[in-house]
Amino acid sequence: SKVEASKRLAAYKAVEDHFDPSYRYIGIGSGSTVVYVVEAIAAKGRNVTSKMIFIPTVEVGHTKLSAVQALKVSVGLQDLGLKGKREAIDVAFDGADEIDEELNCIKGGGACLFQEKLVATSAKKFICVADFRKLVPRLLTNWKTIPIEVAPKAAPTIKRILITLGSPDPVIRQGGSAKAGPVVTDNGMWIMDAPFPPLKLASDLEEGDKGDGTHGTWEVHQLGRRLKRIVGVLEIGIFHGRNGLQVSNSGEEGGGQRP
Ligand code: DER
Repeated sequence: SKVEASKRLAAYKAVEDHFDPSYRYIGIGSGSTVVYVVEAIAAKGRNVTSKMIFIPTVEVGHTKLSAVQALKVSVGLQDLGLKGKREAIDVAFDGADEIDEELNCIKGGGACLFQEKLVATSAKKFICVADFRKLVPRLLTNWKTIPIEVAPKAAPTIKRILITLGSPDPVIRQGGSAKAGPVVTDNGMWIMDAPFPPLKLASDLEEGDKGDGTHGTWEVHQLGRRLKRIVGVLEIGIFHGRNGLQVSNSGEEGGGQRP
């Protein structure tokens, strides 16, 4: 299909442009697009991949399996215990649910957003791979909700706070027909999907609108910081692009290439 061809094209281009045989640690995200990234890396041959350690963002799941199957190398453990202080993940590839013109992303459609952000912020370079459907002028144009990973005990309180912040109806993600009850993440948490109006960029704000939700609109980075502060939130599905002042765990303040 056109979408699958677009995912594959994006994945092969991302690997061509941002994968180097000298790299040692490679972060591998979750989702269907990243499977093509794994395929493109595997195509480099075992003489290249056998020297590498691939760090997945899912404990168990098709990405890990496809990484092992396609790359036939031991996949790095979930812990990012890299040996030396200077060592970090050389590059991390991952998908997204939506991307705006500042490269801010909505992520978490696959309920792995905590591990994905942990790997992304532990990488010197984070490459977001996405087909044409994902690029939008402002986040929450097509994808209507922000996935938030929350401690189950805090869910009722977090829901109330989200409503006061202007989210009409935050919903705990259910497991669908297969599994009754909420989706439980690899970290034993729940996912709350919080709808918000499209997220503004600073340049959009009208005179007097500070983008802090008081005028009914949120500027993307301000909402991100506000959501992170809510007690019981483990991680949020807003990945900050340029100007996001995202502290990169690989040591440099806001370093590395954001999504
Ligand atoms: O959960 C995520 O953020 C994933 O990256 C995901 O939603 C993207 O999935 P896709 O590549 O299957 O569209």
